Amino acid sequence: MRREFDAIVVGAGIAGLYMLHRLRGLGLSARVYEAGDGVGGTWYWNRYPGARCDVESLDYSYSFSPELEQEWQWTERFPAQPEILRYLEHVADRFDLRRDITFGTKVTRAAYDEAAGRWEVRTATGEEASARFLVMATGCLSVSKRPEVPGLERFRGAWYHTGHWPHEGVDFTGQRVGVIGTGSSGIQAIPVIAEQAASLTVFQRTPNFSLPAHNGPLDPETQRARKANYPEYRRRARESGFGIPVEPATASALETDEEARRRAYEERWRRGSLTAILTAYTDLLVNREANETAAEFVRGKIREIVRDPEVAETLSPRDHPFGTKRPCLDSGYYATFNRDTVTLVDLRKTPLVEITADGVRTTGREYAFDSIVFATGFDAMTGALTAIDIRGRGGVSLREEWAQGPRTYLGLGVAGFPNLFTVTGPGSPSVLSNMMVSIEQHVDWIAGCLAYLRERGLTAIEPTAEAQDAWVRHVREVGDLTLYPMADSWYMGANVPGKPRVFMPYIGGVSTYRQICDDIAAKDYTGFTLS
Ligand code: N01
Repeated sequence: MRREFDAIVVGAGIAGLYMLHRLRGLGLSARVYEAGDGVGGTWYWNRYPGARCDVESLDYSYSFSPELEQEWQWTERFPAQPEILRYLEHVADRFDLRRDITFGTKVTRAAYDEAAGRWEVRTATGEEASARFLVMATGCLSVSKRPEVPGLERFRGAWYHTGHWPHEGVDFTGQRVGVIGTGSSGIQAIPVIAEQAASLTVFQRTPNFSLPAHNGPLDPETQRARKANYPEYRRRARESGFGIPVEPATASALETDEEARRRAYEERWRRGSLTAILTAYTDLLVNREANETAAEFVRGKIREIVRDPEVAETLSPRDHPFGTKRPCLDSGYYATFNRDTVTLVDLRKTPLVEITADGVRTTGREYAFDSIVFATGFDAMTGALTAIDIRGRGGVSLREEWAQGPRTYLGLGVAGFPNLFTVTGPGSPSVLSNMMVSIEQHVDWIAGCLAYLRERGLTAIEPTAEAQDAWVRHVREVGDLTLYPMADSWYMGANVPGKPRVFMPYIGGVSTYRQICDDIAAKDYTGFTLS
């Protein structure tokens, strides 16, 4: 039986849950399809040891409900995965969202029926449904990737990917463990696994900059004060660059004398924040020499923490400017390499060759393991969208349209794909911001758009090819003003072999971007065709 709705939402993570709430508020019928057996998206799947958000709990929470904001009590400054998942489950229950969500159901195909003006959606379980509007709330980091080395099927031990961690957890006590990958996931998991394992071998291809989280219990007074002042605080978050209020930098790093600069970095290192050092000076993300002052400060910290100078050097990033790959926030990462039981393998010197029956072989030697952990990341930003066979006008495939890189208008819509919305899609600030702020902005914008269409008796909205071309150009031009394109990052698609090299997010800042989106809506959706 084919079911009919006003809107279908794909994904019941942070975006999908809020989208459903807003659709209901508009009196629209909606169905959410979710591949997992529960809500939470990223926080449902990523249960690896040490998984934690690198944005503070008081920032990484919904702002749409003052009651929710007040009643939920966070326990830690940086929330761990179980606490975030509990929060999202609470949201699902509190707003009675589950009854409109179909769990354990992956959407495999969505095709636009031009004559009917409706999206026809099919799932892996054989369900068929149709809706006028289709909202992709599929997440930016939801399709995991394994390293491109042969032999995994031969491995006799256990293996795991950080992005699909077993719900019952894994006890590594007494085991010989290998971890491949040193991005945010690896850097969080490594210190925790090292505490359990008999021995831990870390395979690093590219060192990352990591900053100490200084995590701890959330001070009750801080929480109370924030809650007393939430509306104003949220306003400042929306008007900031990254979705977290910070004092804007006023000075150039290069025009600041060395001692003052060192003091500023030192003070910011102690704060425990992803953005504190990056936002210290105006030129850190646009001038290589300025950036190098921050990069060298972090390298100095690595040398201070790690006792073996050779290991410290191997851990020191030199191939990309600081911040052009997402920096990591850790709890004891560098110090972990002082343990006798932990070994670092530099894959630049001895690349991976294969997975063997017993472990991992590099060009240097073979390492035997009981368990291998892949912390090798995701097909970011586009992976979850192109994994679904999405067909727009004339049967055109989104996957083929994006073969040379994603093309969107505002990261919200795609020319040729009427009534399709992408929450935090490529071409929007998304992953360069506090996702909560960007998700709420997109969901609110989409809800406003649907209300507008209904008020005027319209049924379809679609970006024009011209507006999309201009936006894609703008996103690229703004990206090119920065150092970001210099890194082989997942922002650039560089971590997935064969993926086009395009800087996918919009670096204009959440405040500027929100203004652009609001202006477009206020001008009757300039750049879109409405019918
Ligand atoms: O993935 P990554 P992640 N051979 O792509 C290596 C968010 N997040 O899951 O850099 C050998 O960053 C790869 O090496 P290289 C956050 O936005 C947030 O860690 O490509 N190695 C790299 O070291 C983050 O940025 C939080 O040379 C291979 C690692 O695997 C994003 O998710 C926590 C390889 C992958 O790092 C992704 O993070 C976790 C190969 N063939 C994640 N392929 C927090 O909130 C890949 N690698 C804290």
